[in-house]
Amino acid sequence: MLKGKIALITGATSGIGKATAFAFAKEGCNLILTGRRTERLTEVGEEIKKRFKTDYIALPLDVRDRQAVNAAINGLPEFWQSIDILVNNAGLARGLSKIHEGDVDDWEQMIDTNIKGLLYATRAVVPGMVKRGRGDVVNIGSIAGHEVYPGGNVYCATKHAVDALTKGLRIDLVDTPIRVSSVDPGMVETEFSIVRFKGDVERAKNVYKGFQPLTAEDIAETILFIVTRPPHVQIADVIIFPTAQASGMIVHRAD
Ligand code: NDP
Ligand code: 8X3
Repeated sequence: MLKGKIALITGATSGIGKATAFAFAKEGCNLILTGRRTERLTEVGEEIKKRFKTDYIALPLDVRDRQAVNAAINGLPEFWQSIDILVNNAGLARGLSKIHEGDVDDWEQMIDTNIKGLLYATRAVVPGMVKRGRGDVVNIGSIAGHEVYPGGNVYCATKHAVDALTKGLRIDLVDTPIRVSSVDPGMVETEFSIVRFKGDVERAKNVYKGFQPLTAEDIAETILFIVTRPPHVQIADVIIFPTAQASGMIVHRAD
């Protein structure tokens, strides 16, 4: 069902974005891979090409840079302009401080990446989908978009914004064949906590201690399921937890 299609994945250098690139390529999808770490984009792309014989193009960019996003997408070679699937995955948490002790630079990075970056990519890609009369947009939200936990403040606010933007886009596109979905995971072990704790690998490991977290591949499978439904089926939102997690805050850990 994805054979010969083109998907643009933001944040394809790691975690959920990278796993989604592999899951799509396995089904024959061509990939536009974006992220800031150029070398990793090429590594992922070359491995995909070798294993699955599909094609890729690497677009090194920072989603916070509106001009860069527009220039990269508008400057795609003709073949690559017909994007069928946009996965708005690039995102991050920085810190876990109380608001009154928070780092304003961290807040700006989360707001600029998780909200504005998602909007820039959407604004650049969706007009082409509307013109072609086909397309899927999958936004990666979070359980943090449905609940708030201690120290989650600004990150949770950005993911609540993703939830609102997903719903808003779905309303705005209701008179088109384009489908808009979100996937909202609980705890997935990726580089997410290493980034949140600014390179403190030990602290990041502790987040997933005593239970089996989700993997990036678990989420990629769900994204693949969403974009391979028949055209009349639009999955609005999927919340996914590890079995040992019951809500944003409740996780059962072995002693
Ligand atoms: P990773 O840290 O492993 O991956 C994050 C990806 O986002 C990387 O490819 C990174 O690429 C990219 N990214 C970050 N900032 C930017 C930027 N400014 N411009 C372009 N790309 C950027 O984490 P995950 O895979 O876990 O995170 C993916 C998404 O899933 C995020 O939106 C996150 O909020 C969400 N999520 C994660 C959960 C988890 O528990 N892990 C749970 C729920 C949601 P690079 O650094 O190369 O730019
Ligand atoms: C990432 C999951 O619970 O750390 O969005 O916020 S959580």
